[in-house]
Amino acid sequence: MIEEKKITEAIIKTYTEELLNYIDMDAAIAGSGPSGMVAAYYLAKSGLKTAVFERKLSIGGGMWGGGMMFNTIVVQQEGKEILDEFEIPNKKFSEGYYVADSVLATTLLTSKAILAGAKVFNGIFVEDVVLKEGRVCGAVVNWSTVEVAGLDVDPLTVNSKYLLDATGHDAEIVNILQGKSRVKLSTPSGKMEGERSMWAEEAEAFVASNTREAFSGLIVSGMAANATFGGPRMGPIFGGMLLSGKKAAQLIISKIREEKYGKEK
Ligand code: 48H
Repeated sequence: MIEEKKITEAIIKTYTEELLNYIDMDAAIAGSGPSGMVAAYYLAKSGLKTAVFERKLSIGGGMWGGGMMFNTIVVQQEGKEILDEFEIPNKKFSEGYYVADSVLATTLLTSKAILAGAKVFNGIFVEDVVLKEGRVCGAVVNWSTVEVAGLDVDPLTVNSKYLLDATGHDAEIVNILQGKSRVKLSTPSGKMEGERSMWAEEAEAFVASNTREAFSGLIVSGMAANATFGGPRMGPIFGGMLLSGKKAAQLIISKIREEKYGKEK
């Protein structure tokens, strides 16, 4: 016998328990593009309580479409270790360039991050940050449907030791923080620098060195890092996004360890 009531009860109870479990966590990630999902994987793998909030229903951000919807991604030599870590089948196209199926890459990043212990809440967007005593210490979240319908519904909040802005080109979280609270960011001008036009090699190097804290408690990764710190775009080469996700995770892991056990000698 199948009871409709049981199905409803199973969904509401399970989801509510999950959501309640994540009102306090180590790392909250806004955005489930490649940098966000790689970060989620390494954070969860290290034992940190990690959740990803994604505005859309689909996970993966801009990676599904490869380049101009030719659903292939290119990853340079440096990023190949991450393709291999996620067991994403890839082949050498020419010296230093690897190609992979973007659909398989996206789904494997997603499934491996979830299996490593990260929780994904899709259909929920981050609309603000919790800012106390000069530090970001949580995310303000709401259903994406509320946003789409233009409803006047107050959000809820989740606490997180660190918040990762992995929202892509718009760097939404940094923009919100700067726009509302006029804080000084750790950028050259103290403000959002903005993304620059295409230069793949420069952009890939830039994202590696600018995946960092933009404000106390707020880390940026992927295209959000380039938009925040003023780097160029790189087009459909994804090594930088993958490596940025890993770097963001390592940064958060070491900061949390440092806060717990003190600086390593
Ligand atoms: C919750 C949100 C919010 C919000 C947005 O754009 P993404 O794929 O992010 P990255 O930085 O990991 O990867 C960028 C890459 O896909 C790309 O665009 C490249 C390499 N471009 C180069 C070029 O030259 O164009 O994903 C961001 C995700 C999306 O799924 C959004 O829906 C989501 O973040 N998002 N989720 N709360 N406020 N804002």
